[in-house]
Amino acid sequence: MENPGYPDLHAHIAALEKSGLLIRVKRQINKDTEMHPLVRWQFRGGIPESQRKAFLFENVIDSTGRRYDIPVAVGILASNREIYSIGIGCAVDKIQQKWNHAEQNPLAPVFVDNPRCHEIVVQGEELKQPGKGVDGLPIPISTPGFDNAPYASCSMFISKDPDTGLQNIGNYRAMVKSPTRLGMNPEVELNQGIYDHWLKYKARGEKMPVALVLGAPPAITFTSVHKLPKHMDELAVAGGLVGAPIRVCKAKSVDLIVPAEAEIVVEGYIDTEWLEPEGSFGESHGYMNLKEYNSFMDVTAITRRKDAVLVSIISQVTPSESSLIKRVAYEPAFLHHLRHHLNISGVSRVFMHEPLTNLRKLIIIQMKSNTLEAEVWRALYGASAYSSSVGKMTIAVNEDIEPENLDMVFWAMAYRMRPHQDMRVLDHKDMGHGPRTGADDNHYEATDSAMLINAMLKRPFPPISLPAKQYMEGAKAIWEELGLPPLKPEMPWYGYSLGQWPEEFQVEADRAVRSEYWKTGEELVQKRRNDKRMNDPYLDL
Ligand SMILES: Cc1cc2nc3c(=O)[nH]c(=O)nc-3n(C[C@H](O)[C@H](O)[C@H](O)COP(=O)(O)O)c2cc1C
Ligand SMILES: [Mn+2]
Repeated sequence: MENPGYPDLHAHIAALEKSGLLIRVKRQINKDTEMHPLVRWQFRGGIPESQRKAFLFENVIDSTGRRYDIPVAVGILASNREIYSIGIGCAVDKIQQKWNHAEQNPLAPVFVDNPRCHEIVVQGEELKQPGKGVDGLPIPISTPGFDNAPYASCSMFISKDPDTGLQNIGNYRAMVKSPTRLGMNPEVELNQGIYDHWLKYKARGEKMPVALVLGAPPAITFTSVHKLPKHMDELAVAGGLVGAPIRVCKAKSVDLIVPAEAEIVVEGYIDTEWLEPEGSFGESHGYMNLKEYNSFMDVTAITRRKDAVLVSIISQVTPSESSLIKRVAYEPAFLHHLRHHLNISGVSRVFMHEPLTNLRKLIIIQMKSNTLEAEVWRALYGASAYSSSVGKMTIAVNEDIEPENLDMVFWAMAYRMRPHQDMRVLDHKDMGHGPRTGADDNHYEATDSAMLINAMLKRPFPPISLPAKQYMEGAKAIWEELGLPPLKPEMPWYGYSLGQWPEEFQVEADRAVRSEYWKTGEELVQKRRNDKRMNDPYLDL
């Protein structure tokens, strides 16, 4: 088979293995009870992000002892930034450039003959034979104990706008319902491409043809989980990402175009008249998505590569593979929006808080200290308005505050903001992505609100009360000489000026460290006053 010009999933797995990032599990693993809990430990077990790995399960069974001839890969796309970088082919800090380039230089897919994804084709009545339908796919249970079925999670639904013919690919979970039936849940609050298509087919009184791609060249999955503008064809943008046209073929039983290197493609029709209960399923917002009415798909064909691997993305409570895969693309997209669309040059960084809160709720914007206050507010309003589901709490901080350090963020809020002046509550925020907790709590009627906090310095502040940098560094050398436990410096680990520090005070401090403070004591006698109150400042502030 000729080289496609970009890595397919197998080349990606080989690259991970070469970099020591892949764990092959040859031991038997139950996909319904053991697989996801095992990988979950690397997100809930105190393991730093840099040490997370990709897992390939080669000996997969279910709780009845049934064996599968397809291995399952979990965490192979975005368990950490290094794994993601290998998949997308650039350093994480170059991702925005890569997306910009791809969106501006999309490459139309090219058709190929004898696509690998058609090496095995099962259609029609044959799908009902044991192991020939969805029952032959080792789709794991993500949240054993709460999920009501296995759900495919690296599950890219291709659909077509019946008016324009433009295809969309979006990654939406697929509930296993029968060997020939799957569930599909488009999240209305996320403004999903497939939902627009579904409404159009429904208006026409037609079923919607879909092709569900389970596992594909990584660039296709990255575009399927990224929020691209609706007029953009994800396959063409994926081509722009890898710098080569994505190879495609026509699906067997529906009029759609699918990636030639896809691992598995499930073809079929989504009903547009009837909905069926779907869920409960562990959601990426960190709670169970309780059973609700959603769409279902009747399968007309399953095609696959001979060497197919079933990919599963670990999601639910954050941090997770699902939050990392979104975060590395969303954060620079926000920054790009504020800087280049809204022209707010004072923004230096946008941070989406990931652990437990799931990216969308808490946004921290780092801004240059000399930014005009009106510009700080424009950044806060702009970040809060950028996406319907993002920015419930948006906080602006100076560049000396590290957003990943919430102690520092609370420190900024504690001293640099006054709630009655520096906080705004905005009405009319969408409910966003979160648990549904009552009849009044849905995307069609309910609204939430947003909180903007300006925790920037508004005037000069005194220096941080820690020894100056050179003294801390000198002491660190002594610490190490004494063989004391290794240090991990935590910001702030030295004092620095925040603007309110007159020369006279520095002169005294410099004199003090030369042990010449007696001279200061002598000078102070000359400064005695009988017209001041206790604690009055020495200089006018
Ligand atoms: C693991 C994973 C599972 C997801 N599941 C769903 C889902 O079930 N429904 C949904 O609407 N979005 C889901 N998403 C989010 C979409 O993939 C994302 O919003 C994407 O932009 C959708 O493509 P679209 O913009 O073309 O609609 C999921 C994302 C990931 C990473
Ligand atoms: Mn789309």
